[in-house]
Amino acid sequence: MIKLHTWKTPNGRKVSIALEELGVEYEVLPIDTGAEEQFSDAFLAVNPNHKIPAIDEGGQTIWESGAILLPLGERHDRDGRILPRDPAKRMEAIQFAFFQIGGVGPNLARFGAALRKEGDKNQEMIEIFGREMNRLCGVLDRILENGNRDYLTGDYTIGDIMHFPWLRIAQNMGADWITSRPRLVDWLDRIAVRPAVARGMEIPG
Ligand SMILES: N[C@@H](CCC(=O)N[C@@H](CS)C(=O)NCC(=O)O)C(=O)O
Repeated sequence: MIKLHTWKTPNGRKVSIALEELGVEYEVLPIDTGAEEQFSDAFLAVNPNHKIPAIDEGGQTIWESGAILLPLGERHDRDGRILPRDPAKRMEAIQFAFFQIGGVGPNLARFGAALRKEGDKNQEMIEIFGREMNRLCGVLDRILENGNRDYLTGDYTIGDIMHFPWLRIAQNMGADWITSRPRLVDWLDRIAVRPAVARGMEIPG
């Protein structure tokens, strides 16, 4: 059975959502990052980069959320529920997964870190990362608008799953890069009502 090392954070929830969508059985191994459990020798043997999520499947360990979703799709998604079978659509889904890893993920993480601290320097960081988040949200909005799409590729894929847990937090915080864009709000709300997403967002319980 797949073992999922995870915590109550957006990167972990990408993987629990994907596993729930695929209906794959998995065991949850909580790593409390607030208690710094990611630095234990046992977890460093799983991921030397001391971050969740990581999975163990059939003796192979994989870390990095995007790298985890790809083999999950390859091994467990014969119907193309989240990783399309059509090669062109599949490539497009992978493109959006990488876009999240290189864009929304790091920028929103740094924006959040700057918000949690005080001081002039951090105000500057809030502005820098907030401006970039606004730009990235504008890109996502235009993709949905120009393709008249319900989801990033048209169909629901790993590209949407990668973005959802991060942008949902920003939406719930009232970030105007999202709340001022009704298409983005509708897209996130459409993803949120999926039962597998609701279940995945509660992992670990
Ligand atoms: N690029 C990594 C980022 C993973 C990551 O930043 N995980 C956070 C929780 S969302 C973490 O484990 N932080 C603990 C630490 O940095 O020590 C991925 O997508 O898996």
